[in-house]
Amino acid sequence: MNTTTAVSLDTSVSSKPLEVRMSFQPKAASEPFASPSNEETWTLAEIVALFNLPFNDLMFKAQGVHRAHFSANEVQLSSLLSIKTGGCPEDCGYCPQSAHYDTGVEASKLLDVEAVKAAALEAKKNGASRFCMGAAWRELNDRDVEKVASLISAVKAMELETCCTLGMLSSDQAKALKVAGLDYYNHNLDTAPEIYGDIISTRVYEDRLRTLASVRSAGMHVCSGGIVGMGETREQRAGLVHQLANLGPYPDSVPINHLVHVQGTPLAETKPLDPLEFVRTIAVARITMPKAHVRLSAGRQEMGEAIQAMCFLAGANSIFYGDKLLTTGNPEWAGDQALFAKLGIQTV
Ligand code: SAM
Ligand code: DTB
Ligand code: SF4
Repeated sequence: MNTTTAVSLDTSVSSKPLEVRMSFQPKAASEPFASPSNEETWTLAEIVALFNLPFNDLMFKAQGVHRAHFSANEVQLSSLLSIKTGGCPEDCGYCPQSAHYDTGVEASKLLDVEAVKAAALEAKKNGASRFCMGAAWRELNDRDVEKVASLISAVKAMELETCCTLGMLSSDQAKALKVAGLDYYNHNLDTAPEIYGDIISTRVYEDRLRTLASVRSAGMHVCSGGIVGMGETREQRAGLVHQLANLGPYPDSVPINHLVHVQGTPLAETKPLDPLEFVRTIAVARITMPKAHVRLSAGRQEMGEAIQAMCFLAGANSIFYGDKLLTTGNPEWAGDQALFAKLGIQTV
């Protein structure tokens, strides 16, 4: 569990670089989605200033923060399985699984326990330490809680950490999943609040925040991040990090996804993001959430080894590992193993 540092002028207990802290005065939270504690650990201006640093300075700072909190050459491996694919009623403009778009993804039923155990076993054999089960649901339905709980218990019994991403959860549902053995719940804020409505119309930002609060109060680890490369500005990328860093406490795990352009989705033709801007986002996430695992998530297949290596240098210390994300491709197990050998990275 994180212990985030509240705004303080004592730099010895702060994760902030001294010059960033000195050039911006801490101010009271004023944004509509301020942290529940009503204390901003990072202002938006400070986060924008990090993004605007010369690239080498940003990377140097991010490496410094990374080494202060983590083993320098270690990456955590999480494997993903889609336990319920497609046919989702939400209209997320990036998502191949939305029923609103014709993407060629077929809707299927919830997988049974044997299929899930087989995938978890393969992930474990390949070295994954966490197994994440995703469902194309707007929210978890009460009638599915027992079935999902049995999947979680089965994976937990295989001595893997467990993670689920099933859409919105109530507090009672979160408690039930925790009792079943769920360690992490993934629920992304996805983008900055001011552009959220341009990307998704079927739910609002507060819905996401409410679910994160339910997860936290049930005693589970929070996994929350977002997607970059959806046509947002640098300030809006900073806005996403600002929300995450000020969640009070910030998430334990922060997946940073690069948009996977999927034909049929409204965002399919979005102008590609400069890869160095993606690396900057990883670095800023590392600096502002120093004890979180920052996960280099979707988009690795399109990135190439050099950009991935820069992301690890910027402080990414977790990946989705396995040849499929939920419906789109991811590097092969062997390819990732070869990359880690080349970089001298140990996996956990
Ligand atoms: N339905 C649940 C939800 O939305 O929370 C769980 C599954 S949903 C597919 C999990 C996450 O996948 C989304 O929040 C989004 O961040 C990510 N995602 C979906 N499509 C993506 C894409 N084309 N590129 C990058 N990330 C994507
Ligand atoms: C997350 O932040 N990224 C993963 C996981 N959490 C569930 C999902 C990425 C999905 C990419 C598109 C797809 O494969 O369908
Ligand atoms: Fe549904 Fe999740 Fe995809 Fe949105 S991101 S359409 S909620 S599966």
